Amino acid sequence: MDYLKTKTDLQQSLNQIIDETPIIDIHTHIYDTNFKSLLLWGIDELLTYHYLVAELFRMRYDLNAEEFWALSKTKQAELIWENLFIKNSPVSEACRGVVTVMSRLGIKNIRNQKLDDIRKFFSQYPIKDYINRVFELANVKEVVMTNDPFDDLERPVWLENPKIDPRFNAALRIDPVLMQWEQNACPRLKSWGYDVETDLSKNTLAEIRRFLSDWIDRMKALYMAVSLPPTFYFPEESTRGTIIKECILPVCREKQIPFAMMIGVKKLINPALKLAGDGVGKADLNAVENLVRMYPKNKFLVTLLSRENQHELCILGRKFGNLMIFGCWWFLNDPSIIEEMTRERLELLGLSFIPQHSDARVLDQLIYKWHHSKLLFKTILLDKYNDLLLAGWAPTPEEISRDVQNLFSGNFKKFLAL
Ligand code: HDL
Ligand code: ZN
Repeated sequence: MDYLKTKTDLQQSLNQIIDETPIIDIHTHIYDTNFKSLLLWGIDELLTYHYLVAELFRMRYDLNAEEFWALSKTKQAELIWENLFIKNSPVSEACRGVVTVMSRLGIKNIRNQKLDDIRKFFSQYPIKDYINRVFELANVKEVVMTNDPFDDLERPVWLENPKIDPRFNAALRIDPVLMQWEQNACPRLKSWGYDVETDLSKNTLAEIRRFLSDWIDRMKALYMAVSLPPTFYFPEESTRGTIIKECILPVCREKQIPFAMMIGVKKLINPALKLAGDGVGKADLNAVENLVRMYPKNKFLVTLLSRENQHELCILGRKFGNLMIFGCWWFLNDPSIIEEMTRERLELLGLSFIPQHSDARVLDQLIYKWHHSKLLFKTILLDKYNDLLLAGWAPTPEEISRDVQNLFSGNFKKFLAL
């Protein structure tokens, strides 16, 4: 047995393992080529990512949002490039990410490149080759998409029963069912042939279950997902509480798939910024505690948007094995917070969590979101294994490889198979 007995041995072995262990990215907003315009990639999409739009309006508070949205995508990208990269150093996580993508794709002397030349670089790739290149650079073997039957561009694709690239798994996203039942989901389901009314009669509840079941089967969805506000509570005498209890949870149990709750989004606190306009709020974790305790036969994937919720989520994770904690989501996907969250998760949960997802909206973001996180995991895990070494336990490279495989894909696969 070649035990790793020094920090230097640990570091060399760990760095190689982290670089070589393929990843299943369990929550993204990317699509395979069947979904045509929904698959976003290239420099203009990278620069107009809603994270950078929000940052542009800080640098240029004088900008009129309506006028900005009326600009072409290339003009929006040029404005962002000029204000967040040229006139100010791109130090934010989202800006640095764009630089990382270009560097790792092999673009040299980025800071002196003209955007049109960078565009030419990206245009050299046929999209299927580019998908392969991005997955290879990120060392991602599979992603889970966010698939929304209420999206008028996406639904028709699924109804054609497309042959999806096997690297792209589906997740059924059902926000309108829980967040806008009366005004949105109910009339849409009715138009699709489900015999539903706004009042939640037994028949309507049965038809909602049929709708969920049909789409899980159509998509071969690995899980059902929803994003919820910080005010979310359960149990609750409400439309949302009833549909969760009578529809979501029974169907997830029947299909043996997790229910993924992403909690803490304050939708459109600044509507003028559109996708960039959402805020964050601290959630009441009694809601999660009640769900995981009351429904031991259901599996719950949970990620929370508020940093202040993270420690109590770890404690819930210690008490309930049907709760799988995942990712450093959205406003938490920043080195200083990833560091804090991952350390406390390792200390409280050992290796029984999913440390990261990319949330990539633009295909190329897989490259930076995973490169940045893996750099942090190398530092954090080195400390943890070195702490173990100092305590008197020397791991082997095989054991570290096993651990990292579980963090990067095994924990997710095993949770799905539970
Ligand atoms: O609801 C979600 O899945 C969020 O991730 C939103 O899509 C958000 O706009 C986002 O992209 N965060 O990274
Ligand atoms: Zn997301």
